[in-house]
Amino acid sequence: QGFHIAVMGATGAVGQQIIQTLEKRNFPISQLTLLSSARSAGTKLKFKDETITVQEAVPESFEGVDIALFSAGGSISQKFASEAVQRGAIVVDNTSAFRMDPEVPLVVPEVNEHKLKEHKGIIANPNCSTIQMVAALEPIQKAFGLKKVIVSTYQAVSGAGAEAIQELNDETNAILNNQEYKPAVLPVASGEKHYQIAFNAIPQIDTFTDNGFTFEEMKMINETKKIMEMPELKVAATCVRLPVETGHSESVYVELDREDLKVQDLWAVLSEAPGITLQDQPEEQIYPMPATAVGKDDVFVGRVRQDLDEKSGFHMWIVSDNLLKGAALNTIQIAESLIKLGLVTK
Ligand code: 11C
Repeated sequence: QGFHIAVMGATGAVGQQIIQTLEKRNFPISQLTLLSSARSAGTKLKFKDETITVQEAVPESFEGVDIALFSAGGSISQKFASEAVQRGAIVVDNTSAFRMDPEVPLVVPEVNEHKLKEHKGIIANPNCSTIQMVAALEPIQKAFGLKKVIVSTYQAVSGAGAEAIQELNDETNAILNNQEYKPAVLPVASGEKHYQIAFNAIPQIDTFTDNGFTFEEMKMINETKKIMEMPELKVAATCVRLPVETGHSESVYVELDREDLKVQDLWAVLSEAPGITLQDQPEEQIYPMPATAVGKDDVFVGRVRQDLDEKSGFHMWIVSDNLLKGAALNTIQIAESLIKLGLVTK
């Protein structure tokens, strides 16, 4: 007894995590269809005791599918999501293709699960760096009111896919062995210039928009307002790529509606919040880091400090596994919420 699930982009960095997370969470599956481009079709992947051959996606691949989890890039979603919906599937899309479409709910279940009820076939999974930030900000907003957010990110290369992980590893080895290495993937694979990521920090994720912010920064700004249903919220972002394989970190400054709060008030709220683990004992040097967050489901928050000048201002450090809560896990939690709310028909 279960649902027919399709994973589009099954061989990618997120696709692989989706398959593992479906298994780990014992998601109710009657049939699992793994799909990819022609290039990766034929790959054999393990799911529980089965070996499943990845098939090339065609519109007919979605016949009989109840939920299709898409993670194969925006153009693939544009091409196939409506084909899947026409055939009766609900699409949970992990790309930016439909996120800002007013008809498409953009969901982090801990924040706005209720929006799923408005879906018209497609549900968007937010950008990884947005998900972990809003998961931590929502309980603070609910308790104290939020006016302004300024975030700087320290993002892992796995956000840019399996080829970026390979580039970091190959480049690190080459530099340590005094060998030449010509970067070809980061900061943007399709871009004209590529820069060294090993032993470096690149202040560019995705391409630049006309206003000087990158698309990654604009995703954080626009998606945060949409998910938190706060169009008036002031948000600014600077997104930076680091030579970390997995686990995005964020330094977040917030201004709240109240001036009478202490760090302990934020701790109290964060320690009760769903999906959040508070790791904040500076005297013991306990704080979140990518190396300790990788492989874990939660969003980790620490280094909570009151601003020294602005009474309503607080600083914090937010870390999560960008492939799990930032992508695969949130996608699957959306699917679980759809089932819980009775929104999936077999
Ligand atoms: C990164 N956040 O770390 C990006 C990856 O819109 O889903 C996720 C891109 C997206 O490079």
